[in-house]
Amino acid sequence: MNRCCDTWNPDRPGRREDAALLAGRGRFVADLAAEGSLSAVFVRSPVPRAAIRALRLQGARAARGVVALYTGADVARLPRPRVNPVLGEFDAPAMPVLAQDEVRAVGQPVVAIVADSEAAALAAADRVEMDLEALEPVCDAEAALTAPPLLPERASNVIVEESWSSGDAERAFRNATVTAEVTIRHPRVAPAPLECRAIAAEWDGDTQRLTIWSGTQTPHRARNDIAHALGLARERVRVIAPDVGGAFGMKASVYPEDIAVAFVACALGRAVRWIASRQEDFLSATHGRGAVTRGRMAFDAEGRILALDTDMIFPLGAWLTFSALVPAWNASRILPGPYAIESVAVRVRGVVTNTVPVGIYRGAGRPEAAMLLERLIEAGARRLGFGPVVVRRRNLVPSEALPLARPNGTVLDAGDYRAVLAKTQARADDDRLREGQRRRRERGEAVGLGWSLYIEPCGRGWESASIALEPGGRFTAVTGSSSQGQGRETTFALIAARELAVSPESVSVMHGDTDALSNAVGALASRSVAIGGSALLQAAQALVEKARPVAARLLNAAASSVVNVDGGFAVSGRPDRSVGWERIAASADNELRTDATYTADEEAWGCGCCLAQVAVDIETGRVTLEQLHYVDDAGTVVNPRLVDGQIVGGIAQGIGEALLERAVYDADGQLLTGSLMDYALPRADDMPATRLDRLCMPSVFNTLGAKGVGEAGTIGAPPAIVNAVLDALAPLGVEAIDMPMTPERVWRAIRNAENRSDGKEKRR
Ligand code: SMO
Repeated sequence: MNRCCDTWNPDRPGRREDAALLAGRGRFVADLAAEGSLSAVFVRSPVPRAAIRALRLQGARAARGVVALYTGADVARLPRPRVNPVLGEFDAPAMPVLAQDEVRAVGQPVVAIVADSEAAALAAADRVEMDLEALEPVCDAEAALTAPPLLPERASNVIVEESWSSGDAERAFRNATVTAEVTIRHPRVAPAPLECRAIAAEWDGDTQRLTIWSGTQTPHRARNDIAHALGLARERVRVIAPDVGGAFGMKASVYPEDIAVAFVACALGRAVRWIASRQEDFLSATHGRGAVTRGRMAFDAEGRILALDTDMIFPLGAWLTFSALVPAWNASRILPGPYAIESVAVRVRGVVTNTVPVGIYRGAGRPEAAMLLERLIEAGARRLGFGPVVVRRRNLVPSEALPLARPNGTVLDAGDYRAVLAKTQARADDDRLREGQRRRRERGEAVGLGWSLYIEPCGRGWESASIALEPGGRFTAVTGSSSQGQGRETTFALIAARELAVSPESVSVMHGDTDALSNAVGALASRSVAIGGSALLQAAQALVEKARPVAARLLNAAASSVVNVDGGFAVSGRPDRSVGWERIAASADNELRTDATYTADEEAWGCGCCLAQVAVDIETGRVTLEQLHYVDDAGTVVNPRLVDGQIVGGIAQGIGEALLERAVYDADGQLLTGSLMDYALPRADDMPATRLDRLCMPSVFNTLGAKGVGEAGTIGAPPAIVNAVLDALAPLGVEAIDMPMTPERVWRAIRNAENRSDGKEKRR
């Protein structure tokens, strides 16, 4: 099999997608012809929690251009969408398509207005009057732990609770030389893809089928969930994802608006579309992160970690999307990360609140696990007086121990965590950086170095693919791994072409159409190349086998003596007796096409290491990210340029979480960050000099040997940056600052530390 220990294409081929996208010729849902289509808009709740006393719709109904209005009563009987029970079977609260009796978050859809233009629908929306009886909202997850239940018929706001343990953590803490403790409050962040959510739906009365165009990252899941919600057979729903402008987990689960638009298209027998505004996405698309994690870590005098104990609280928002529990699940099962820790106690809870749902967002629990471990190790190392690298190296799972089955059921695959750390040290020349830090500190500068290490689950389960030989000797590959800008077509053409021994240019790659494959998963969870790529590889292998007898016939040779060579087949040992794919296509009796559904043996686990250097302006609190070194092991790398691009993109979003981004609800449950004027996404000038390198330790659990890389940067960058800022400020006595580490927060932390030490001076 292709267990190559290096990249396939050292010549860094570029992306075939870019010519159209960069020239503005991409076709997103909003670019599809709108003639004859109705427009839907949603009237949303202006308050976080209220009983609906009455909806007055006469004015809106009479407005010019309005075709129909729908409220919760119209969709009350639709079956509730599924929630992925990753933490075990549980009774999931229903996701209301349109609010019934009560509203539970600002931005929740209450009324759908369908009109012959978006402008008409928006004008009518202004005429809807809601008579609401306000109730006390609970927007904070920790407050919700003890608050009276927000959902009817629930005893508690804790919807799921899971725990697992190994060893004897309590005893280990009693025996510890040093115990480190941290509390981490992850800001809630808005995934903010370039393209907001968008959906168009059309019912065809002749074929009795519903066609949906959606900016989704999981077209087959959307098909299944919408079919389920509307009581249609899956075969009667087709979902097409055209160009999709980013997703980051925010477009992996169906939304109430998706089901509402599909419902309206069926009810009216017309084409209907809804294109979200940026404000609507801030208000009603899933947020990410937001967890509060508390942890303790016990160390012995040599710096060995004896125990880890953590309690993690994940906000869920007002209702649960399909993947709502994935962050909590991932965070708990990753622990204790790359470290060998015998005694571990993990408790995780998911809590409903009166906010927009919190869902998966690039990283989805992996960043939370890494932040907890890396903050604790840093704090422990500081108290023990050891360097940050020494303590990490001492506790890493050695490569000889892999593959490793852990007490919580996870199985780590191949890797070398110590080698990843050593490579980062070597590439960054950390001795020189430390020396530079020492010299600058002597001059009065606040300069810090911060480390992080992580492992990430990235590639499990199944995916489908097919490949067909076309007339003329070209190939059409279809993959269930859809695309939101990752360069899927470029990468998957390389995978198929390598297996077929043809040029990538002769392979067309299709994705994002549920009619092209009967079942598939989609693009999420850093699994596309590992799982979707392995599926395509298998389909290509099967195609070679299917074509072999055809080639043998053309070559007047036994099939067993015919071998696959560049561009076609030849008789073994007789390169002069060959036949190309074009002739095979012309002479095959039946279409040569193969399908494959690939299921990985076990999960792939990527790993990586990040070292950040920051300078902090003591007068203003401004953090300058000066350097960022990043080494990741993504196993087999198909296209190094795209892998690097994924890492850099993830780093940018990691910088956002660490330094810039925060979705803010005020005490009344109103979202204060409803636009890009109030919400600070990282921009080009927030990016530091970034030096990337990689290790390629192929996974032993999938055919390609690939590990995921789409989420890596968001996992490794934040703890390295946070640790670097705390390192810079350690001489001043600063021990903790919440993310995002904005100038204001950093400034306050410095002033508070100064005041504390002034107080000590005076007391003395
Ligand atoms: S957060 Mo991802 O798209 O699984």
